[in-house]
Amino acid sequence: MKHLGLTRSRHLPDHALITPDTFVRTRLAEWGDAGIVLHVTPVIGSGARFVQFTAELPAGSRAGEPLNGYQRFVFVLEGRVTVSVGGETRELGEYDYVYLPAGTPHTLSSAEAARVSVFEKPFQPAGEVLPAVCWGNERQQAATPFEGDDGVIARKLLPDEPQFDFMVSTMSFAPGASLPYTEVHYMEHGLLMLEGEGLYKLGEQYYPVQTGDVIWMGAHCPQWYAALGKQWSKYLLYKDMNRHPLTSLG
Ligand code: UGY
Ligand code: MN
Repeated sequence: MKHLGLTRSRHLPDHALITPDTFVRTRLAEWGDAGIVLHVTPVIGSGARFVQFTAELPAGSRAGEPLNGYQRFVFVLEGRVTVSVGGETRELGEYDYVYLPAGTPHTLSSAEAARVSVFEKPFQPAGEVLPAVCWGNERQQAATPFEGDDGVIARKLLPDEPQFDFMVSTMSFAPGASLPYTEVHYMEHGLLMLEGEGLYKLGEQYYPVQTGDVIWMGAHCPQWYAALGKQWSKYLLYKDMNRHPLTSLG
């Protein structure tokens, strides 16, 4: 696809498809010598209210908390990382994840090369209860048929509670299975294709997508997905939730 500048990547006001052939690395102060691919940022399309990036950690690297105190969700794609927070240290492997509330000092280090997917968002408080640190493995989370379809499985990676202002989940699809209808909603998505391939409808377009692709869906972007190929497909999905839309206007 790189021949003559061809790519499946697309960048529109309400959505973007970003394929690995177009990834460009940078550094971020708090990530030391890790290569950072910033996929979704406030300057994408008409603007995102969160950040999604991949951090490629070389052996022996060490990262600290976000400089501006944002909430952080880290999902291990490859290799092993060590996370220390509040006096606790855990080794995370493939499909393990950790949620770190805003303003939580922590470190993330890797003895070997590793790759992690990260979402960060400014916290919007609501009520007295604050979100706590959460650990888990995607494969151990409850599998729920989406809207009653056994071919579409949703797994929530964070507690479904109002103190959280976003959710990260995975959606898995049997070959030929699809979302039941085109969704249109205020909430934004950041998506990483973890496994398999399919067809994503974004706005008026249908895009072939595969493992490694990233998608941003802005507020109200029409969206639908159907799985193709011979194996189940699965994507990691960020979604803001539980807050009145007017509270995000500064
Ligand atoms: O619940 C959701 O918003 C989810 N089904 N959206 C999606 O997969 N694009
Ligand atoms: Mn959706």
